Amino acid sequence: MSQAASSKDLDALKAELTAAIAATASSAALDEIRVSALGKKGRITDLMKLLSTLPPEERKAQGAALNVLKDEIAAVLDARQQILAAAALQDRLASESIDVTLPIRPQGEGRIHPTSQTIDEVVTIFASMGFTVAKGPDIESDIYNFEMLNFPPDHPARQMQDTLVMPPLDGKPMVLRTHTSPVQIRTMLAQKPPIRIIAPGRTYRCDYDQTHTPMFHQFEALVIDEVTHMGHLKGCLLDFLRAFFGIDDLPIRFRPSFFPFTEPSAEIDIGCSRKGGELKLGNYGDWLEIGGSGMVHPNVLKNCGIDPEKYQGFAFGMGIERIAMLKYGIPDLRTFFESDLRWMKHYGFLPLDIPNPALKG
Ligand code: 2NL
Repeated sequence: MSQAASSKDLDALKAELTAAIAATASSAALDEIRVSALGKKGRITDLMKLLSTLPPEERKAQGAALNVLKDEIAAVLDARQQILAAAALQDRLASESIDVTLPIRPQGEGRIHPTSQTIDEVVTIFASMGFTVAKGPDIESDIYNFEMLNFPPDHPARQMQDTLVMPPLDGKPMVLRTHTSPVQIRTMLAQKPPIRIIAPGRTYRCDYDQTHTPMFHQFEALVIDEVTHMGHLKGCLLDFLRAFFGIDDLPIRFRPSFFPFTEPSAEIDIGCSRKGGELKLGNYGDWLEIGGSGMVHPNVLKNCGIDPEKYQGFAFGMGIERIAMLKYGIPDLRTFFESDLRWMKHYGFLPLDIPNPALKG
């Protein structure tokens, strides 16, 4: 027969455990004490296991005393756990806080490039009309850049003097894409109509003067559905151009044109005035070319596995830098690519001051 622990023994154990608990600095240390006291082989648990070996007259009093001790220690452990958790939270709040009164770094010199700004604006407007953005590689196969777009083999754009040619890949002729149309080809090959996408991105041509750089940006829009017609094309262009330039009565005009990949094709003009040698956009009677458009050629649809008897659609394209120059009064295209910080300071945009056409009025 074992002997019951005296109430003095129990008081001493309680004092020892309480002091150890009060001295813990972490949840892990606290857990160790919890296990050493109340765990399967804990000191209080061990004492409870001895109960069955006590004479019946001692068993009841000892059991009650141990239960009280167990509950008291559990309560002290829980209280300490709450204090440690609150302290840990305070530490995190203090170490992760941000001093919003510090000056911005590096002294607010950075600007958003007008090309990036303009792409953001174009994407925002088309997103509001239900378009999604499509992307593709800058280095394209001759097939996606020309062949699938119904360019005849002898078309002048396919000659070396206009196109930057890359080394062949797996025996396939490769080029730097001369337009973003191959992105639309990839989309039509991968998706079933209805299709409504815009493809903004870099394009490359072998040309350099005040209005041409070897790399520039353009965006193209593509809509394919069963009943899409030229009225939709003109309405879409009118909504986009009025929103982009922020001119509510900006007129547009179609002029007959030719592209291998559209039929019929049309140049897009917007209203302007050139009075006094100053170019002003608006309803002033004069016209300025802004891009090209048309109904997607049946051969292009066929090349992409889309039945031209069931589906038709429109496409158009514009130069990003060209519309940026007109909107923001930037006179020379070449300056977009010179990385001149003074130019960026003048024409660039502050990150927190982005004029977003979708948030206008
Ligand atoms: C311009 C003219 C245009 C397109 C681009 C297109 C794409 C496919 C099929 C049919 Cl996959 N058309 N794109 C159509 C007409 C004009 O761009 O002046 N761009 C700067």
